[in-house]
Amino acid sequence: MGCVIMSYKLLDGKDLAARMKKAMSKEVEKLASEGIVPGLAVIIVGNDPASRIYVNNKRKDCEEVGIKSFEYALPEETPEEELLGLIDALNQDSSIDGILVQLPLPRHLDEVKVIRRISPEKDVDAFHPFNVGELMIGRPVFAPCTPAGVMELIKDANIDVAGKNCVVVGRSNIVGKPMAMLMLHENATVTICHSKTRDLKAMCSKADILISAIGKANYITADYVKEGAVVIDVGINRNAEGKVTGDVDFPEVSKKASAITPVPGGVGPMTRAMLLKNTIKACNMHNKKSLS
Ligand code: L34
Repeated sequence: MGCVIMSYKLLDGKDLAARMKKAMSKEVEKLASEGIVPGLAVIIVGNDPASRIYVNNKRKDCEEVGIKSFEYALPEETPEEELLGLIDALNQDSSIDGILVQLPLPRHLDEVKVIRRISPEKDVDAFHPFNVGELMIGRPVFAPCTPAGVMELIKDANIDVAGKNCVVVGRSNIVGKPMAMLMLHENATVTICHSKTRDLKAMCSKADILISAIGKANYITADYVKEGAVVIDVGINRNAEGKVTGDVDFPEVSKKASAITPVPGGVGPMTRAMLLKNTIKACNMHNKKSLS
């Protein structure tokens, strides 16, 4: 009797994002030949070092595919009225197709109010209540970037979602809730777990597809994971030296999983790829409208 060595499929977000960017470059080139250049405005308030990294990466991505990016770096103490005024101006600006306000915002700024101010047709994050509602009823114009990136990874690996038990750990408006909704639309049976969930380990152990968005390094150990499960790690945690790790204990969990995302190089690059996709979509929408 030989022993069975399980091998897992690495869900390589960096690779898929690169493939998507290649295809999107062609699309943007075609638009450029018609004199159209998609424009993305990114607003960052304050000096959060992680936000800085993500925003820098987003700018590089835009350059790579030919999207024009406009960055607005505002000081930590920016008054709310000033931020809202900038959003109003960008809503009116026809060279801007997408507007993104990097979260989290400094405490004195009301995130909900700020996001509500973005014109829904430029809301490439899909955080505005209008777009949240469209997602809820199953007809999203823009899919929220992180959850949509996870779905792309799963589709690209030909993983069947219908009828599967999907457990999402985390209930944020950015990841957990929209993630659950996208999975539900693909006919998964979805459970959302959170900090008050009783016996998280037992819940996770039932998952065919486990999606972790907790924000605690190596929290999901092998005893949370069913043999053969698909494990998606949305966590981005930095240790004292600035090294990035996910929520999942990758070396141990990968021995049990049938497919698993790495961190870095998993969901993060996909989030950014979906932002580009939404920006191109917004651009196409805006230009069709102005033709009619
Ligand atoms: N408005 N705020 C808004 N939209 C978003 O979609 C985000 N998010 C989250 C934080 N705030 C936001 C992001 O962009 C998280 N997030 C994000 C995006 C990209 C990466 C991580 C988080 C990413 O590129 N991760 C790399 C590692 C980069 C590093 O060194 O930190 C990775 O390979 O996972």
